[in-house]
Amino acid sequence: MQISEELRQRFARAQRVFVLTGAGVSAESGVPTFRGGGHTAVWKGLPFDVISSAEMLERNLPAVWEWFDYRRDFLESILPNAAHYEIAHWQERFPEFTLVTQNVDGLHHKAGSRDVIELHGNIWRARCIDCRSSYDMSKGKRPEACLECGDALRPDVVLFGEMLPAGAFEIASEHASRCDLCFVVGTSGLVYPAAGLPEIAKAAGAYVCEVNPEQTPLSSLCDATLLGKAGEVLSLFRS
Ligand code: BV8
Repeated sequence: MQISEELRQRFARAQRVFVLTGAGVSAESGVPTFRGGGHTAVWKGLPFDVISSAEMLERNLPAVWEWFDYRRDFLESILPNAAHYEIAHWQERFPEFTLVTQNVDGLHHKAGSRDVIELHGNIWRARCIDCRSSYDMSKGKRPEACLECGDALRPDVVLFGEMLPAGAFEIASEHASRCDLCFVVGTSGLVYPAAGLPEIAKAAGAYVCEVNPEQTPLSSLCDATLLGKAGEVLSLFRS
């Protein structure tokens, strides 16, 4: 895998860098992706975008908790990989750096990244369905019900058919619109509005570089596509 001289030059002199990550950046940590390799994640016969939907939350909250409790238990022993650490280093390297992730696994934080814009929430938090009180589950079990108002708790993630956290997409798109170098790492580019961010960066004149073992619907708008695994490819940028 060669990094072009142009990309090396742009990396060396970039002032405002924007990175969007998806499930692929956690693949080398052993976290299954949702798609890729021709398969789509299924839970008890339900495609993930059905069990992870607002409609399912309405219909069967315990089933939604079972799905997220299973994933959270799985993530207990999972560590960040070279891709997470490389991206964490970049926040010191560039005058302006923005990291936006679709992942709810918290591995960017675990690798030392700060100010991560978690577009789709975080699996280690629960929140009250009514008063929105938040509960940190990385420090132990969640209460049966909200300690403030007694209503039910739900995973603090964005489900399909739900709006993103207030302001998160607006801040992300604002940074995308003024970056000079945009990396798209480990995402199939199928879920919106997240997949619209590289389009915003491109339209604003940024150089867009994709890192993925496979071509994606975003590849056509990218100035460079590095076909490989994030952990291996991103390490090539380390001077
Ligand atoms: C919304 C949290 C407003 C929960 C998630 C426009 C067009 C079409 C549809 C829509 C549209 N606008 C809105 C929609 C509907 C929907 C949507 O996009 N549907 C898709 C399926 C077509 N969007 C929404 O519902 C969003 N909300 O729009 O609100 C609204 C409200 C009401 C009514 C209408 C509109 C909310 C979306 C967020 C849902 N929550 N996650 C959970 O985790 O369970 S999405 C979840 O799936 C992830 O967060 C992520 O976003 C997505 C999975 O995508 P990826 O991360 O890219 O992962 P994937 O497995 O697909 O791909 C992995 C890639 O990595 C592959 O390309 C593979 O090749 C690569 N890879 C593998 N190994 C490696 C690697 N890359 C690098 N290195 C490796 N080693």
